[in-house]
Amino acid sequence: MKKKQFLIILYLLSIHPVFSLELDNPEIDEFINYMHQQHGLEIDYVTSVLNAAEYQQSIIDAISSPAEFTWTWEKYRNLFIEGRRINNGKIFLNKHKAVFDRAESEYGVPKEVVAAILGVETRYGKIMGKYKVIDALATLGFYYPRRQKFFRSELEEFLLLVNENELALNEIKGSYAGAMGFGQFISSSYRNFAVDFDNDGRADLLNSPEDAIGSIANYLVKNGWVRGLPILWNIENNFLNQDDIGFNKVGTKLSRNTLRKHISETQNFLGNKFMLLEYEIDGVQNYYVGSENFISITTYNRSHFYAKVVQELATKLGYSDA
Ligand SMILES: [Ca+2]
Repeated sequence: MKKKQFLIILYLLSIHPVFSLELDNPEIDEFINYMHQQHGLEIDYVTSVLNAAEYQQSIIDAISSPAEFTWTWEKYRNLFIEGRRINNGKIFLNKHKAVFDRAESEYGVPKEVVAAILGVETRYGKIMGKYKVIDALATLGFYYPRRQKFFRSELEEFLLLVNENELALNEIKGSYAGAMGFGQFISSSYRNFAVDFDNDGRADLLNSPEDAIGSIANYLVKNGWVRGLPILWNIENNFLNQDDIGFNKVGTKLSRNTLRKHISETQNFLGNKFMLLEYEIDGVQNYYVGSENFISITTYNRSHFYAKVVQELATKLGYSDA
């Protein structure tokens, strides 16, 4: 039976197929050769790694409908801003207080912001993902054309990460998108931004909450976090008094109508020093200007829902923008 027909039948049966990658796929072959030529990994090694990887339909299904893009703000917010996550955040902050304080003073990122990211990503390390990272990256790198370039690059980074750090490749689990550990770093972020914050000689984001805390703070700083700057300003009441909120900093005066026109394209402001933001609660629009620190959080996850939820959870944990 041809693979396409096979896939269609499985789909019609509404089950979640899992099968080994087909190593005669020329793109996989090309990748194996690339890893050998570019990085000196043995052909046999890369082949055996990919041979053991499994295609998982549920990974494709999950990435096709991420909550950030299909949910309303209220639904998204309610998932994260709730009693248990807030209380556990306070407990986690208290348990690791010395480390959080050290990260805050070293990097200038408030401890509640780092804790909020940990809370949103993994409930402070409780849920770090059920998929084998190798399965996620191989599935998306070779069977998800829309973003295969990105995921193939992350697969490359993952193999390098595993080899550089002598990690047990087949034991590493993460999200459907291959994000790992306490802070759900993707492989390239792990290689670029992880720090050894408990000083045991290695940056271990899978097992060390201390390393995760330092690494998240380092990530934000390397991606534009400014010490002491608020994350966002509420502009509901003083919007017309634009000078107070710094629109002029980028030489632009915006009317409310202009703002309305732009709020659906907030990502376009990533190249500037602020983002204009709108969130609807109970049918009422709330407007904000996100600072460079807000933008820094969006580099962790490009959704402005995500960044706002981090800011709100941090506030519940004791952070203040004032
Ligand atoms: Ca360490």
